[in-house]
Amino acid sequence: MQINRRKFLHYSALVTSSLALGGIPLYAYNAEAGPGDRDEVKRSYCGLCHPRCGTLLHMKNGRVIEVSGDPDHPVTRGLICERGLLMAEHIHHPDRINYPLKRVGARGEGKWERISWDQALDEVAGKLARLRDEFGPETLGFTHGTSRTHHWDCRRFYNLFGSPNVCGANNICMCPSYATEFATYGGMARGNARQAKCLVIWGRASANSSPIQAWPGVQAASRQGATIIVVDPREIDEVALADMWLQIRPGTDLALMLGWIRLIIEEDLYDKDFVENWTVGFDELRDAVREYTPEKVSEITWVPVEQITAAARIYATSKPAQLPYAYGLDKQGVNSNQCARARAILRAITGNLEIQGGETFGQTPEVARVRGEFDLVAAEAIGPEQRAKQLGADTYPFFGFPGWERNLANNQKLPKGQVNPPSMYRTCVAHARDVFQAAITKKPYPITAMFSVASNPMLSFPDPKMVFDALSALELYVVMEYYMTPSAALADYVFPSATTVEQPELWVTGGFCMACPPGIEPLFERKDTYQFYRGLGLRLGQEDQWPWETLEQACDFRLEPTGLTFRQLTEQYGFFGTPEFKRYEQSGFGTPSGKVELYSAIFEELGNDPLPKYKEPLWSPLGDPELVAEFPLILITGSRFMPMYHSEQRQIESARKQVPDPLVLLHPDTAAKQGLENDQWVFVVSPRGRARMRLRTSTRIHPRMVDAQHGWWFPERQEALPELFGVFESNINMLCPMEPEFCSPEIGSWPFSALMCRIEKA
Ligand SMILES: Nc1nc2c(c(=O)[nH]1)N[C@H]1C(S)=C(S)[C@@H](COP(=O)(O)OP(=O)(O)OC[C@H]3O[C@@H](n4cnc5c(=O)[nH]c(N)nc54)[C@H](O)[C@@H]3O)O[C@H]1N2
Ligand SMILES: Nc1nc2c(c(=O)[nH]1)N[C@H]1C(S)=C(S)[C@@H](COP(=O)(O)OP(=O)(O)OC[C@H]3O[C@@H](n4cnc5c(=O)[nH]c(N)nc54)[C@H](O)[C@@H]3O)O[C@H]1N2
Ligand code: SF4
Ligand SMILES: [Mo]
Repeated sequence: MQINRRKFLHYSALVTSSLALGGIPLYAYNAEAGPGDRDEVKRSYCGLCHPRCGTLLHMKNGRVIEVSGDPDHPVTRGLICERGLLMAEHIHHPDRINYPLKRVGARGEGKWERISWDQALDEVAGKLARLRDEFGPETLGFTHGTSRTHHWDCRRFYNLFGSPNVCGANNICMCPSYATEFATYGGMARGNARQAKCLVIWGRASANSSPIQAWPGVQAASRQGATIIVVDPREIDEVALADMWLQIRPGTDLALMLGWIRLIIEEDLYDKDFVENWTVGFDELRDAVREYTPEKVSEITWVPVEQITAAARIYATSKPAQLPYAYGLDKQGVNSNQCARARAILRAITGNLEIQGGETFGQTPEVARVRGEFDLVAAEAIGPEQRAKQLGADTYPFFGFPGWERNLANNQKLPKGQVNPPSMYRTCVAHARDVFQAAITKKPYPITAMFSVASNPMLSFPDPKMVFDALSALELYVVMEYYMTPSAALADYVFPSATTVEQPELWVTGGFCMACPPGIEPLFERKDTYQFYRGLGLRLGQEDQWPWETLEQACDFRLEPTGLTFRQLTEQYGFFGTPEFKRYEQSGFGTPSGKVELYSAIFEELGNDPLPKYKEPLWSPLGDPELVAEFPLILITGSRFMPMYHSEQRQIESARKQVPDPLVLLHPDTAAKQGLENDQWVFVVSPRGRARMRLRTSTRIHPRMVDAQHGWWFPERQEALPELFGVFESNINMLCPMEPEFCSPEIGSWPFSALMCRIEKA
């Protein structure tokens, strides 16, 4: 069958008409086969975002001409999304970096020389060794993005090298929740939406952010009659499936959660058996939430009292109910970790933890046999002296070594394999602000070198000017990339990265382990990240530490306890485990008390509030009246839209045809009051800076709120400074602050939502 172009065009038309939400509703796309004139089909996978969907590569004369979903893949069953369809364009894109590059002009001048891998690795290793001798290994920083590469190879290299200064998106993405749930009940809990009777979609818009992994589950739950509650400032696609939509004021979710907890306790709707036997701190919790009456919560959140109470009652009385992880809560700065705490508490007191259809730790005995991050990162190689130098860990010990070590110690009390140990990648990181500042000010010690692999810090962190100053101040900046980005353009060396379809991967979740086969050999001189770290490691005194010559051999090592090789597993795609429930009845929870810590001992020990308490964000419509007069609108940034992934796909022609310009969403009444019209160029302005964007008017957003896309730069513009691909023009992070008073006190989560702005004509 030909890829169904008519279907695709139909969807594209729909897509354009619904740009109103600043995003694109996504339709899982099932193409059984590619074009008729292919001469070969190869099985592979997509890694353009998280779920590693199974794909078929349709080949002609050695080129991938089309990609379709692999109908035999046991997890994704032939589904791929619109972005996955762009893979062929991405593999062969003329802008791809195919050889190591060395800067020859001034930094950011856009002048490069092609060199060999050996020369590039020799030179980088040589410079690093000199900097290490002069300043100590902690002088090497790292920025990471969201999970696209293996990550364990990176952390292994850093641990062996002796630097604790790996930093990145993890302070704001998923990991605040992950670490907090470890402290609360010893693991991160997730559910299968298909089994829920009630689904609370609280700050997540999976139709656009997770079209293949989460969205089909939401649709299935809806078809099966689950009650769906949406808590979101925007009328997202999910609202069409929902029984109730709470249009909350951004940043106030914690108050609403505490209101729910109060009501659930007051009305005796909690699971008494579970609370009595398996939690600590219930009385303290009851006291702590007493002030959050429905009336007070309504005032804070702008959600009507009747909705607050009705939604809480439905959630507490429909078992099994799920309250899944959502980035809309992680990205709100000050309250983000305590939101994660309150969500964990809600799951626990309603008895929805570790039951079928509720939220479980998911690790199955079968999958636990596969060697994971903990077995690979050589954590013991970095000793107490270097651990103590981690930047930011004095302010945010919970997210550095001290918190990780505590979560790990509690995890190790459980039978081996019951819950995976807390990931270093996710919960043991330096704070990006401190790392950038140490590059600029050289205090408390100088960061002189940095790597960015699979991350584009000029677009992903707040305050791109600070990021620019930091990267510009480095003596050595090394990037591994697909394309020349605004960050890569500031590097001394850029290494060419293999596409996912050019490298093997083991995709392991608690419930399954899939072997993802490379469909093609790496083109040109692209390599996987393992070759990069190993190549450096071998040159930096780590000769005994990289025994596997290739990534595939490392995968074999990981699979050894299962008795299978990577190739063998590929033939059967992978394997599944059998979930178990209520394992705490035998072993307790992996926490200091062995119970769910409604009152968190780890938070308390590390100087954080052991019970959640709502804080009004510093910039707020209820705050400083002068600020509100100047910046009257509440700003949300970065709501996901297809087909883009963060700052990516801006050079992919078919993606840019769909979304050519940066968009900002505003209610038509608010626009009319200011004499603004749909489609015109505007500036979104905050006390920190501005971004030029195209206005979309829509009633799907509250009249006092603004929703601006993130990740915008323009590959079609000049690379050389001062242009730097227009990175300072429409980059919404120009508006976002990162100082401590805007961040969560537990781990320093900075805000990408719940900010204040105004809109001006451009
Ligand atoms: N304003 C605002 N900012 C945000 C957010 C928001 O909501 N609002 N969201 C934040 C979140 S949740 C996250 S996770 C971060 C994401 O931050 P990043 O992960 O840094 O974002 P990307 O733009 O995807 O940058 C990844 C870069 O790595 C390259 N790349 C992709 N895959 C690979 C690979 O396999 N190997 C190598 N070597 N390179 C690869 C891509 O070309 C791209 O340039 O952004 C954060 N920034
Ligand atoms: N297309 C696409 N998909 C992606 C990505 C991408 O860049 N593009 N990035 C991936 C990554 S790294 C991540 S982390 C996930 C995130 O995916 P999601 O968890 O879906 O997160 P977002 O789309 O950032 O925001 C979700 C919702 O939060 C709402 N929101 C914003 N502020 C608040 C608030 O204060 N309270 C509440 N209740 N809601 C709020 C927004 O209106 C939005 O509808 O997406 C992943 N998927
Ligand atoms: S959801 Fe789309 S982009 Fe993500 S891995 Fe699957 S096909 Fe690729
Ligand atoms: Mo993320």
